Amino acid sequence: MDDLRTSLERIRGQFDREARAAGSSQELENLRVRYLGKKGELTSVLRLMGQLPAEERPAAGQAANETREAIEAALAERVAVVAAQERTLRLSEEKIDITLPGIRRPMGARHPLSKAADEICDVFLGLGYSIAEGPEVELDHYNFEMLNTPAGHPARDTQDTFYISDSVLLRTQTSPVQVRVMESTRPPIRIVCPGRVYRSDTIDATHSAVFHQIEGLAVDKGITMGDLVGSLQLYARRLFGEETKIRLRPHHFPFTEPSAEVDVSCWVCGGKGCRTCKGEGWVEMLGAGMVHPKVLVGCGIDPEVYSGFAFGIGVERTAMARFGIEDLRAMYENDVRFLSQFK
Ligand code: 2NM
Repeated sequence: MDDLRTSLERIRGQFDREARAAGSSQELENLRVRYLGKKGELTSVLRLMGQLPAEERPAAGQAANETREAIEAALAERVAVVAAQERTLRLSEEKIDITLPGIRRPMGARHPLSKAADEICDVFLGLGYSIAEGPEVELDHYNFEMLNTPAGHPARDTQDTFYISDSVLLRTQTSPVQVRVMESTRPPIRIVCPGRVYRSDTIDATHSAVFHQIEGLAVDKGITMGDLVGSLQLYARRLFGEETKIRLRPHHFPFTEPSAEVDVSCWVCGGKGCRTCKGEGWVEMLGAGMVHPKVLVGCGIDPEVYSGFAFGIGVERTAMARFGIEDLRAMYENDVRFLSQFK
């Protein structure tokens, strides 16, 4: 019995020393297994109880239990202290330095074509126009027939496109949208039609088989060529600067009469002649005219009561002029070295 008490005291003392020395939760867990586990020190001492006389066993058992409880209590206390230390250490290690610079998120920018289209539309939205859109896969009927360009018309050559079938094609201009609006809406009409258009053209620095147009249309009582000139003059000033002048040269389009090509005075040299205007002082920017009476009649609008003007603006051409882009293909390649210049 005395041997057993001595052993228990030795174990208790040894545990206290080791527990004080243990600096981590892991070390304390190892101690628990070593002292209290099934193959632990205490268990092996308890096995000695079997050698004691029966009358001494209850007292020995009680002593062993007291030692176990004391060790458990001391262990729990030590575990709490060490866990708190570990937590404090971890929190100090995980501290975030809020003075560090943030992670840079690369910002995109609007594409020069979108920018140019927005600038163009904004001028006409400011004049009370609305935006109208329509299908890119269009009927021959709307793309050509209704625009006074019947089969066999020479203008079909210069507007060769991609055919889905004999009667369905990729639109060569956004004017079919305007025909659809004229058919379904009673004047007054003031719309701009931005969108993608197609031509069976060979691709080079200034031509693409897929490009973008913004066509404008105003139909009302008493609309004259003067309204057309005034509107385009204002447009040219807004886009290319307040000093800009425009010049109309007679031209032919099947869907307008009279028709004109419209030049803008050079925004680089102001008209003296330079590389941008090829020494001309003027740069061709758009086509325009008074809507042909046949087009109005086809849409159910009486040309004796109403008249209108229409114009077509190339978005690529405008973007190249506004931003000094020399090859239109750069706008389709999505090279970030090109695109990041437009931030
Ligand atoms: C242009 C040039 C001239 C035009 C005509 C029409 C419509 F539908 F009213 F007949 N829309 N757009 C037009 C006129 C387009 O683009 C160079």
